[in-house]
Amino acid sequence: MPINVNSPEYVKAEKEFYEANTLEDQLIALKIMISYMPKHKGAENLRQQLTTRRKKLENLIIKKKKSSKSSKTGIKKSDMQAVIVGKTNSGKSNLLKFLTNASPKISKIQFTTQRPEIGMMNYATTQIQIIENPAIDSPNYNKGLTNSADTLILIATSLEEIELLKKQIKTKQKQIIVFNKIDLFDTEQRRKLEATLKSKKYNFVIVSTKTSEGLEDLKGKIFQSFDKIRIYTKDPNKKEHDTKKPVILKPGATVKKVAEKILHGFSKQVKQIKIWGPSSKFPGQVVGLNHKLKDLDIVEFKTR
Ligand SMILES: Nc1nc2c(ncn2[C@@H]2O[C@H](COP(=O)(O)OP(=O)(O)OP(=O)(O)O)[C@@H](O)[C@H]2O)c(=O)[nH]1
Ligand SMILES: [Mg+2]
Repeated sequence: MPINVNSPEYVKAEKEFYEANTLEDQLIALKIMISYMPKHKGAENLRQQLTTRRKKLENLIIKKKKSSKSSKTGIKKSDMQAVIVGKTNSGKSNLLKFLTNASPKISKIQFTTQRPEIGMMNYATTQIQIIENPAIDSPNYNKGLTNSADTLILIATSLEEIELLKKQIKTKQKQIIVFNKIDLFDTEQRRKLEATLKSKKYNFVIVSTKTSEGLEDLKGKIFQSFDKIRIYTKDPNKKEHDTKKPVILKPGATVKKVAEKILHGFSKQVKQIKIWGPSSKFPGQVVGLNHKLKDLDIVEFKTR
């Protein structure tokens, strides 16, 4: 017989458990749930289940910590990560400062940035990690960081520099060429440059981190480069879905993937799924775990 735990602290923690965005938050909620469990024998089974779940969660957190840290840099990789690569003085730090919340040191002195600088860019309700790799022409350049990035932002201030960067990078990620310091060009120089970049079929943006020209355009290109979809989740007890932190997945991902990303094993507890948005035939359509989702879909999981 399943028992009902009625203590308000337990109910509150259980709710927090299902709404938690991170494994760490889930573990905290679970520990609270366990501490408010009734002590009598009838609750023994449930206590056992929760304890097992706690152990699994603890192991998962340890595993995740180990796997998400690149052994070389110790940087925790997010769902979407772009690394800025370029020669010294090309404007890498200035670009990072514009795109993210980071405040790296900017200077006309060469090789100012000596360690990777990390920032977060908010774009279309998602968070994108952007990292400045120290100058490619310096001993502090971190090749491992470039290799493990999802997208590379190659920044340059001349065509020769672009060619050099392309030669030095052998990996196959998506590349966005950022031609910086366009404020120093006159109209004619600019026209020629654009024609050349187009003829080379580069995926490029012309910017100035001084005047901020082209930077909004670049943000869009960065987001698109990851080719990911955003899935919002909805609490069955609320009218509106959570518009802040979508689950980030590959196109064609199933509802099951969303559930499992929320919590490993969660898909097995789901009793009913409803969806709204581009992949639904009508708002609130009931679907199965294998339903394929589209960008901006909203999913609601019922577990009881
Ligand atoms: N005119 C102009 N100057 C710029 C622009 N972007 C950056 N600069 C200048 O270029 C110099 C280098 O900028 P940083 O952002 O520090 O360059 P960096 O690539 O991070 O250089 P290091 O970290 O030293 O390798 C600074 O003096 C900036 O003010 C731009 O769009 N236009
Ligand atoms: Mg720098």
